[in-house]
Amino acid sequence: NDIHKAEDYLNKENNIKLSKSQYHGQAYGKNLILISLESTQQFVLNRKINGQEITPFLNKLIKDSYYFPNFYHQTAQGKTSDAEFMIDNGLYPLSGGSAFVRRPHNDYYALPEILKEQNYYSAVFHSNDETFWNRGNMYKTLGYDRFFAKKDYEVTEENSVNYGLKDIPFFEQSIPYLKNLPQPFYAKFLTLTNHFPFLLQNEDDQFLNMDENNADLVHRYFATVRYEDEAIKRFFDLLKKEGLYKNSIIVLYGDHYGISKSYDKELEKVLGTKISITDQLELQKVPFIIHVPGEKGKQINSLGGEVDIRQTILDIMGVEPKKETIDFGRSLFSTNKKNLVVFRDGSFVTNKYAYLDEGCYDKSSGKKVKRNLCTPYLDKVEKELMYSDSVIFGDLLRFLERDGIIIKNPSRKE
Ligand code: GP9
Ligand code: MN
Repeated sequence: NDIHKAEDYLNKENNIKLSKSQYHGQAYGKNLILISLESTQQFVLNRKINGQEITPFLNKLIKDSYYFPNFYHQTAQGKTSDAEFMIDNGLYPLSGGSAFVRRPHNDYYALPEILKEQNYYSAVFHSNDETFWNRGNMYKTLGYDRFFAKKDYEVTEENSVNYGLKDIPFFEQSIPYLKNLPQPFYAKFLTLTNHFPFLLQNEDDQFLNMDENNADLVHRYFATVRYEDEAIKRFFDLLKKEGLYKNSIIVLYGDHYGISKSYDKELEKVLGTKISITDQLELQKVPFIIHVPGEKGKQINSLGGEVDIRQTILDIMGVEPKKETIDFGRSLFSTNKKNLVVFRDGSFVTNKYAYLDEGCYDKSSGKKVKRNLCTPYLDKVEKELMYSDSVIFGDLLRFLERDGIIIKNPSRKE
């Protein structure tokens, strides 16, 4: 019964069917390479520090890609894993903890499985331990064929920092594995170096000139973002060298913020302005870039967030799930726009308004406005989160299989 309530809601409000945009199928049959940019916020793009670009490679890449500037992260306590959870499932993260840890044995109908229906092989590359965020277990549940974790890499004191390999050796050591995957593949790469507390001491890893006044956390963040940008550049070079570039679509996203609110004072100095409540919201924007080799770049202004990534990818890849599913996302290529990004704490943003700390704000002026301008959305926001939670806590996707609504996939367990 509960699953039908969630379905009815999605049918009515969201349109459960995949929205087909004018870009539908443009990347049909290509390998999918997904790159999680650790802690990377959008404000570092096209920004200079001491006269130097922080993300020179990404700045160029954006011009040559589909770029979505009105894009927010929607993660909660599960951080990187929340972003992964949204992207693979089109469901919201949980309000506490991580679904990877709390619900690893549910029936999901995740991106690896949907792509498997099209004969895609799926693998994750991440040089942390496989137990972190319970990834080893959750990836099996989600349908990944292979997880290349720390034990698959040569990790030394020199080539690692914090949780694992530095991003440059990480991509370098991943290439031989990637080359040998059956094609087409879905390969997910989780970068790691740009992680709090942003420590990267080695001279060879410095690509920004800093002075002695630049020792604070915010400047360290810029230095590690710059390193990450260099790593992405080298990865693209390697993909080209190995002949993998042209037949792949490369999707990059920032998983969540890196500079938390407690560093607002330091950040204000760099930005040269006071950070208001709506500025703080703008700081929750993260990069979202879809690079399709051979296609011209275009800025796409749809308002969206991480829960929309799955539908957006399926749209451009021209893949339709064979079974019915529950998905709270919407293709950001579609002209049929949702115009709403829901955050896990019940706050939200539309094209015009932002609802933050229970106050309603006009986004463009940053001024507080009458609450009733936000109230029409409140009910929908509550329902989105409530139905998503009910699917996760009730393990409801298993019922979609069982009551014969859908075509049964014999490879799935009962
Ligand atoms: C660690 C990576 C980063 O494996 O997921 O941690 P997080 O950003 O989730 O704290
Ligand atoms: Mn993260």
